[in-house]
Amino acid sequence: MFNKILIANRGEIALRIIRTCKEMGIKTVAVYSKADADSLHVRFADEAVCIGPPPGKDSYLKIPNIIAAAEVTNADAIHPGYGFLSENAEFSRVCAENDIKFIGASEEMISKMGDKATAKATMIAAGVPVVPGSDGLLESAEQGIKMAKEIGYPVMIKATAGGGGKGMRLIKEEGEFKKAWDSARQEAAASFGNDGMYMEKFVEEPRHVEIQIVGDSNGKACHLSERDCSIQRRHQKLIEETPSPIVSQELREKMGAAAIKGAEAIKYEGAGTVEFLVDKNGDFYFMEMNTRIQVEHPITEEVTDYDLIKEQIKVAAGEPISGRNYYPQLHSIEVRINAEDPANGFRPSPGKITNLHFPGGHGVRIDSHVYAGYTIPPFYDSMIGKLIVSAQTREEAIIKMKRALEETVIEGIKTTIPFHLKMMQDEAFKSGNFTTKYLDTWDFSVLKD
Ligand code: MV4
Repeated sequence: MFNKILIANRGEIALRIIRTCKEMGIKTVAVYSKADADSLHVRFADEAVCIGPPPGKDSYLKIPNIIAAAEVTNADAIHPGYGFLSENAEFSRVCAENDIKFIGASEEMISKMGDKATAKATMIAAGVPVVPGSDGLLESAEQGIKMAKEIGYPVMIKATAGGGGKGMRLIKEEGEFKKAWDSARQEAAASFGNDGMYMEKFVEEPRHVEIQIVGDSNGKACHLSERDCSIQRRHQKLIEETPSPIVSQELREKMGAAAIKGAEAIKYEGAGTVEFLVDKNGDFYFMEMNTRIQVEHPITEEVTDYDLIKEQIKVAAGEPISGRNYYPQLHSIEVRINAEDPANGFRPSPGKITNLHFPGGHGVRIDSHVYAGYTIPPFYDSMIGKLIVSAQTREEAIIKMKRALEETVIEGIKTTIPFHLKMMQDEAFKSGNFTTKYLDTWDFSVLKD
């Protein structure tokens, strides 16, 4: 087992990783930017190293500084959390070259899954269902137009280096093709330095359902059932839950088996998420694979009683997985508490938290790094915490979430709490019958006071 882990991240996820390390008897090193000197991850780690000025690109993304921090503190492993360097192939390689275990995917795996057309081809070869579309990249707009005729409109073109909606266009008829093609390629070139595009049939009104998997160094993988992340705004997830209201035990077994098939085909090691779209008929299609721990991992932990960070560390140290799959024993919901004003276009609201009270009680979990008097810096993402509740049924979980949100006090800044409170009383949300487009037409003006 590792002696000392450096956490190459900040905020709630850095704290989350430190907590499990403490329980495992592993020493921890925090790294922090000048803006984060007063952060709890710095306080709770055994050691802390300042790695640069506030901007992420000068600190949490600066590979040489992080490697140097690991060298001087004698850390034998690095946990990257999510975001920042968690899916950076170069960082994974540099860790390996310096004999530091990267608690995440290999350089090769990150590259393969990071290129979405390659990831899709890999999953087709493994027998995982995918959305019908182009076989690899499109060579030209003309080829794309010809193919769209065969597939039938509407189609989507997607940047192979994309994900999360960037460089993606919905095309409803041939007349729109050329313009969409040019703008998507331009956006992809500017964002990723890669303008490769592929095509898919458009799946109307889907649900976003993802399967949590863990693979070990023996090439075995297991799944921990699904998370439903259909409540999103502009590709930002706001609410996640498990089990999914639209997934039957039969579908869960099928999607779980497909995710394992994909993971074992590539000898995937570590925790990963296989994202699917599920259509009205309950047919599911592979979208992307994330080779990191995800923000929403706690709901899976709560319903399966499985510490995902602990298992990431164990498989990185070469230990085998248990060999069984895990199914939800409860219903869990997570809401993301962001320092944003939901009544005004989710405008960021950094600043000082003047007064704070977090909720408690049975089935309530808070993953957060903030405290009364803490100032949220403007340099990073705006998530200041996650509220996770668990109960026997979805109905009880929604009631518990409403109660916990009502108990929460965060003063001095705007947060997404008023939105979540409304959602817990929203008829469509309560019915469980909604799609990824639900928030496109939701009336946020009801949040104005
Ligand atoms: C799609 C789709 C419909 N059909 N692909 C959005 C981000 C990326 N992960 C994939 N995305 C989509 N791909 C086909 N063939 C609809 C979306 C999509 C979406 C997916 C999941 C959650 C929210 C979404 C919001 C808009 C579009």
